[in-house]
Order: sequence, then C-alpha cells, then structure tokens
Amino acid sequence: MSPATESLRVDGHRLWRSLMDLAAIGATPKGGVCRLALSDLDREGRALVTGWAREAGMTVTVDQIGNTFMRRAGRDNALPPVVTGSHIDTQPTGGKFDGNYGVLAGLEVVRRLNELGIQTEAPVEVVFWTNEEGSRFVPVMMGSGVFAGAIALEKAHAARDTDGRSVREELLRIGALGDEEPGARPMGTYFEVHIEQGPVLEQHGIPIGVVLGTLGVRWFDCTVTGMEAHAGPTPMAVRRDALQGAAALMQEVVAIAALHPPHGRGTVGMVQVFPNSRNVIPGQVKFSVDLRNASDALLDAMAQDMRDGAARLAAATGLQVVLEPVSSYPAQPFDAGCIDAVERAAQALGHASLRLVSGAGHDAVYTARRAPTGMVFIPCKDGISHNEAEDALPAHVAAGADVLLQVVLAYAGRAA
Ligand code: HGY
Ligand code: MN
Ligand code: MN
Repeated sequence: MSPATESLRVDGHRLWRSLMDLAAIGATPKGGVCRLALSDLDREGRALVTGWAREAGMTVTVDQIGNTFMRRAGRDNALPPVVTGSHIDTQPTGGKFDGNYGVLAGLEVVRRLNELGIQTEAPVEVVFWTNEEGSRFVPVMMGSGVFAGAIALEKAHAARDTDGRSVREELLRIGALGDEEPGARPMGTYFEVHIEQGPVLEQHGIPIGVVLGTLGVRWFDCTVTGMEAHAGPTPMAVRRDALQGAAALMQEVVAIAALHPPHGRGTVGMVQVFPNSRNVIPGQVKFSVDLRNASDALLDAMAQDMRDGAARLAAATGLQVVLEPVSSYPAQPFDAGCIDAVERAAQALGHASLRLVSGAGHDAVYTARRAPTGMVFIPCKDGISHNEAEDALPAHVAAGADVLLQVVLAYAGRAA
C-alpha cells in the first residue's frame, strides 16, 4: 500500500547533490555559476539534466526555441500534463539556485514518485526554458515567451548577442534547435519553485512563499551621443560629454522608482562607453534601463517620467538622447486555485507560509497566459541573488520540493 499523499517527502539529500553537480558546470571561483544561455556550458548543463531525466524513465522533447520538456507518463496520457520547471541558464555572476532549483526540484518529484511506485492519472512534465535571464540575448524569458505566443519565434531566433551571434545559430551549434513548434504541446497547470531572490521570507523566518504574482517590467536601451574630444585641450564649457549626460539620466532612473512606491524599482545594470579611453571625452554611452512596478498604470507613469527626463537632458545639453523600448511584460497575477493549493500544501506539511509578490520575473509570467499557474518560493541567504554568493538552506530546498510534490499530486491525481 503506497503511503498517504500528505506523508510524502522528497529525498532532500539527492536533490541537494543534483544541485551541486549541476552547479559544477560553469562554477566560478567565488562559488557562483556562469552558464550563459546557449553557451557550451549550457549545452553541458542541458545534457546532464536530460540524462538524469532519461535515467528516471522520462522522454525528452525539444522545441524550436530550445525549450526542453521531460515527460513522465501518467495512466491517462490524453489528459493535459501538470508541468513544473524553470531555467538552467544563469547570469554571468549567477548562483547555484536561481532557476536550477526549480528544474531539479521537478526532477526530484519524479524520482520520488518512481521510488514510491506512484502512478499519476495525468502525465507530469519537467521543463527548462531557454534564455530566461535575458543576459546574453534579449528579450528576457525568451523561451517561455515564445511558447506562450508573446514573442515571435522569428524575432527570438534573430536576436544577437554583443558578439553578433544569433539565437538560431547558437541553438544549432549546441544541438538545441528542436523540431516541435513552440506552444503546440498542451499544458494543464504549471508550478514553478524558485528562491525568493529578496529578503522577505528570511526576515519573517518563514520557509514557504505563496506567490501571488509578479511585478511588471519595462526594459529600455538609452543611447546618449555627444562628441569625442581630447581630455586635455578641450575646455570644460565646450565639451559634449556623453558620459556626463548619461550619468545624470542614470540618477533619474533611481529617482523615478522612488516616486512610485512601494513596488517601484529602477536599475541601470549595463553601461557601454565609447571609445572607453581614459584621455578621450566619451562621444557615446549606451546603458540599460530596467523599470518595474505592480501595475501597468504605474509602469506607464514611470516610463513617461523616463521619456520626460531624456527630453529634458537633450534640451539642456544639446546631446542626442534616444530611449528605445527593448522588452516588457505586464504585472502578472497567478491563478487563485494554484495559490490556494500551494498554501494548503505548506499547511499539510506543517510549514508556515507567507503570501507575497515576486519582484523578479519568471517563466511562470508567460505560462500563466497558457494555463493556471502558481509559484512556490523558499528563502535565500540574506535575500541575495544574481550574485555568486547566492545560497539557500538544504532544509528549505527540501521543503519547497515537498510542497511541489503535494501540488503536483493534487493536480495530476493518483491512479488507483
Ligand atoms: O529579470 C528578472 O527578473 C529575471 O531574473 N529574469
Ligand atoms: Mn530565475
Ligand atoms: Mn535570474
């Protein structure tokens, strides 16, 4: 007689070991992971995870943007699957848990169901989405965005990194250009387990976050153009210094966030200075703008503030200022039924939980357009992520996967 659902737990040690084994691919000296989307290291990570999936008796399907679906058959495979997963591409100074945890927690749920001899009514699928981070290629959350029909496949394939390599070329090069049309496969429900990447759960001493939805995001590239000139003979009054102008506008990005509390966020994460020579007055600066907030109305207001700031800078300095939208997605609430199921599962397992909004974007933002979607958060050390110091407690890693096991069974059902 297989054990009652509420008594089920994953094998936390095996999950932790898998996390550390995957983290070894792209490991950095400071203890983080650098495994950029569609790099050789991504190819290695994909091979490791799909190898584990096949060992667990799963079939593997890759679509035309490289999204990879690992499927465990149910008793009735005509039913739409319960899908879980996340991403295995990382930031350049990423950590061991962002994304990777959600994929490997899903794999651990399958390994555990196998061990316990539990057959689900509906099939269960574990997915890793291509290029969630948007660090090497934009737009961000590319694979899940194509799957949901929010990003055109042709546009995604044509995206190029700073070396001019396209997504399509790189998918081909690493053998991840699959045949399946993105979005063609059914999805019954989607659950994603992820570290919070912020300080709230840790500050409250609570192990499980019940995620209500995510903030909306607007990404821009801002290019400020002046004129290169010699740093010595050129008097200060006649300079057309692109970096000084850009620096003033960068301050406005942060000020705009403060004008739209409490969820307003403003970040400049990437700056390119041309010609980037110490004794040349910069002629051009290109920098990224990441604005976030909890509603589209607030995001519209922040974006308008940004455009007004750019216009003011141009008028005051004579510099050319171009603000180009790069990527955006609206604030995304999750499915009420999924939210309640996560909260019930935490309760059944005896874990305190807290309802909260995600400041970070996740592939769940796009799956929510295709199927009822929920997310489970666990704390991360000091709320730090997108940093090589990213860390989490083994007990929390196991607890999040236990909650996932419960909600997967709640939605997939157990075959008699
Ligand atoms: O940008 C984000 O929020 C996510 O990490 N891609
Ligand atoms: Mn992530
Ligand atoms: Mn991330």
